[in-house]
Amino acid sequence: MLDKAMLIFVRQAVPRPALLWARNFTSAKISENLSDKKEPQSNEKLIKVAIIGVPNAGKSTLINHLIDHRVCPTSMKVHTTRATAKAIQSRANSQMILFDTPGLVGDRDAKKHHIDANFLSSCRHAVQHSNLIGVVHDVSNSWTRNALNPIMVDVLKSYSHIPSFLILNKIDTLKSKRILLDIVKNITNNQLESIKNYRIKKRKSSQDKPQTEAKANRQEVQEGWPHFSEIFMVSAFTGDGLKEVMSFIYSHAKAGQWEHLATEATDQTPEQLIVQSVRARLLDYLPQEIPYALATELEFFENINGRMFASAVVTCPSERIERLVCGEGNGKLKQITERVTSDLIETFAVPISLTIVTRIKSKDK
Ligand SMILES: Nc1nc2c(ncn2[C@@H]2O[C@H](COP(=O)(O)OP(=O)(O)OP(=O)(O)O)[C@@H](O)[C@H]2O)c(=O)[nH]1
Ligand SMILES: [Mg+2]
Repeated sequence: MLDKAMLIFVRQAVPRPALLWARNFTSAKISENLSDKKEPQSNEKLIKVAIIGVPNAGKSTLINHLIDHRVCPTSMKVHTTRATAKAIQSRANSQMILFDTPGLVGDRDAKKHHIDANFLSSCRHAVQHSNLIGVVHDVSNSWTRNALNPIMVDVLKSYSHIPSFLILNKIDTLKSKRILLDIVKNITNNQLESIKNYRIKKRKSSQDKPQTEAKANRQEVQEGWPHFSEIFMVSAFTGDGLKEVMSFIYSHAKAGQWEHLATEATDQTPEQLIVQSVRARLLDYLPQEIPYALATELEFFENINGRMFASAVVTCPSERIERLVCGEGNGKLKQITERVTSDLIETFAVPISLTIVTRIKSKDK
């Protein structure tokens, strides 16, 4: 049955594209039944990390880069990730599970983007089941980069018994890295001394700082978190700084039985990944709030002899929106389909025939 299909990847000795689609359909999630999958080894180590942050901070991009596998759909718009998903990597005797979480939002934003209660509790749920919390903070946004979102601070306060670390992301967008000093000061409540891997050279004089920037920073400062155990400055986009993040995470792995096979990269089913990938590209290709009004479902999915066949339906609220999604001569829909197809080939490493069709939401629904 389709809803019981399971995603499993086999990582071979050669790099991708030799990743294979190993098993087609099985009837139970691997994580729920470990006993028959392998003999437990006494030296196994496990580390579970909740990756949290505000929408669009780059959480999913970071996770894909960390595990070197595209299992979390990403887009330029907010609220791409709508439910927590696991990304898994196993190395030697250690297994790392990263929870990709939906962006943390307040009630007003939740209403605007039709976000339900599950969505909001999803992040807390992931945190509760983790040994570490990784906070992704976007330094490219000059409006928000000098403070942690109060919702984030609330989460960190509620789970202060779980060690947390800070990942300053998108450093590739900064002309000068010196601004990172002020950001770190602001969002750690100036507790730099307590942070072990803090590596930026302090400025000789505070007069180096342009006046306008200093003023802007003062205005933006709201609240920070002084208890991060480490701070990393990275670009999830270019991969800069990610090696250090990986070493840090793996160094926290503790003795514990693996929850997934060494070959698994995600707990998501192929169907879920296809729907999410279509949704992500609709977010990229359609303007403003339009993509949030669309509903995507999988109409058909089959894996025949290592080739995937899928058909997705995008339900539009009106004929006008449907025309926008399709574009002139269906040009836009073709572009979206091509883009999703190439994303999915990257994810599954098998050929895929994908069709995306549109329909208009019936009035009685
Ligand atoms: N320049 C730059 N862009 C980045 C970086 N990391 C992520 N992005 C971009 O930021 C946008 C959002 O990335 P996502 O990974 O989808 O962000 P997210 O935090 O998972 O977003 P939600 O799922 O909506 O909460 C995408 O356009 C990414 O390409 C980075 O290090 N540098
Ligand atoms: Mg995401």
